[in-house]
Amino acid sequence: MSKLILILGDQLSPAIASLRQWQPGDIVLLAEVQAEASYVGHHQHKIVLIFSAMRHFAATLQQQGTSVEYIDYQMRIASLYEAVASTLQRNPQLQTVVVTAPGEYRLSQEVASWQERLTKQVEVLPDDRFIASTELFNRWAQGRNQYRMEYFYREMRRYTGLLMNGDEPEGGKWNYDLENRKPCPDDLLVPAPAAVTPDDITRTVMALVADEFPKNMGNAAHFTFAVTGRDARAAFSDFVEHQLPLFGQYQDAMVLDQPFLFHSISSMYLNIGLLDVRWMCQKVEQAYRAGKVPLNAAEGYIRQLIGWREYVRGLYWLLMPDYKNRNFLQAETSLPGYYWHGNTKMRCMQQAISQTIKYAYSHHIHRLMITGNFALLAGLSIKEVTDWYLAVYADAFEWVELPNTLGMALFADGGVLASKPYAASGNYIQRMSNYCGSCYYQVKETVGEQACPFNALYWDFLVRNEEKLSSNARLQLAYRQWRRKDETLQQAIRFKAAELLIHLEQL
Ligand code: DLZ
Ligand code: SF4
Repeated sequence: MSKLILILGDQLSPAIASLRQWQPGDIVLLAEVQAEASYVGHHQHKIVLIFSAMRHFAATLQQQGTSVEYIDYQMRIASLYEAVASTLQRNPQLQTVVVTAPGEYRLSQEVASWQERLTKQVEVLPDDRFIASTELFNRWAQGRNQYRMEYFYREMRRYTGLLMNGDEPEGGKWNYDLENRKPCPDDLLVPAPAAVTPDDITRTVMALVADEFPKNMGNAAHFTFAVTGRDARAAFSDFVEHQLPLFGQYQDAMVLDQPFLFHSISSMYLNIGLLDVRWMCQKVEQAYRAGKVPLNAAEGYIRQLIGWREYVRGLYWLLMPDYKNRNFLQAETSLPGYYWHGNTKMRCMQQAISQTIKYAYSHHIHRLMITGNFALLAGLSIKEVTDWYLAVYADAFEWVELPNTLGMALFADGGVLASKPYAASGNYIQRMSNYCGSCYYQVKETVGEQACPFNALYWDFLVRNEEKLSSNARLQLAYRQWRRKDETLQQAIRFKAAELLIHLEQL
């Protein structure tokens, strides 16, 4: 019985579960479709990345003798369902549809309805590219009233044996984050990340995207990501050699006009299947064991992969669909226009947003402590902010984006993910970056005409949400500091914050 094997745009791994079922006579389908390309207004680079990587993946399969049907965007097929239905119609010998479980709840619900609609058997296989299966994660989560990443991570270290010495963690500690919070000196030479020159296939897709998605964020003509497994592996190996040694200590640092610093820029490759998580971890561990990379960098990097990434995916599937509607702090304010164009006098926001526009990329501290922190303090709409992150980052798929944004950055889940809101005043940004020196605003001021907006908004956030947050043990110090301020100053701060919130667009 021949099968139709559907490969989604973020399933471009040669060893993916559905392809392992391939037998002669089966047809593999990849489809560029309107529904997936427009469920949010994806950044142009994200669409180029996915379409071009899909086309390269299909070409490789064809070269290996696999029979492939490829639906390109200009065939104007509305949805994956229609792509599958029309392929089945053209190939009536195909009896079953096989697909690896989609990464997003939205699509998994849709696929679940196909069997009935298509009157063909539809087989959905677990996505075993992740190390922790849904069952493994749910077993870990069962019976806990708090899901702390650190404990999950330790289980994953034991499970994978990565950076372990028998039962003990390498170096005697599980986590070296205390060494990983250094600001970066302004004059440190930062090696440029590997860039890839677009080939003919990519250039065709760049022109298509410019044509079909002219209003989406970004400029397709400046696309330089890798689109094949081979180029993604080369870029990652380059990172391990050049940036990883300093990744640890500077991973939270921000430097003017240096969007990449010592980060790997590989989440977009990993999340669409061009890189394999086990391979990446082994490369990092090997570099550590060969004495080329310090332990704080290797452990910090591996923790992101087998700890944080697997943990947010587990939580997403455990808590959806209810999770998406959470709004613990009732944040409803509309997103100011500068989230789309970057024209703001706040230097930190201008830097975070303009690099997002240029590269469909920002590292985690820009996302969490600049754009995310601002959204948290200003009470921006959960729906608008989560849609924004999902649209503008090339690595964003809902399973990873939603917990990171709704849970971690916006505290809209009331503390399932984070033990406290990641709210910070300008002081934090000044400590971790060199942005404030060239900013219109004064980071040391809270109420003056040109006071840093993060300051009054920080205090106002705490006071506004006192009922919901003041019992949080990790916020006690901040509330004590507020109560120690004299009443006139408290009033001035709240007045300043109210003024900022009214004039959000003009900041
Ligand atoms: C993100 C995306 C885009 C932009 N386009 C397509 C597409 O045309 N065809 C496709 O199969 N997948 C696409 N994707 C990725 C899917 O949206 C992704 O598989 C789901 O969001 C599940 O993670
Ligand atoms: Fe950002 Fe405030 Fe610093 Fe300006 S002064 S860069 S707004 S933290």
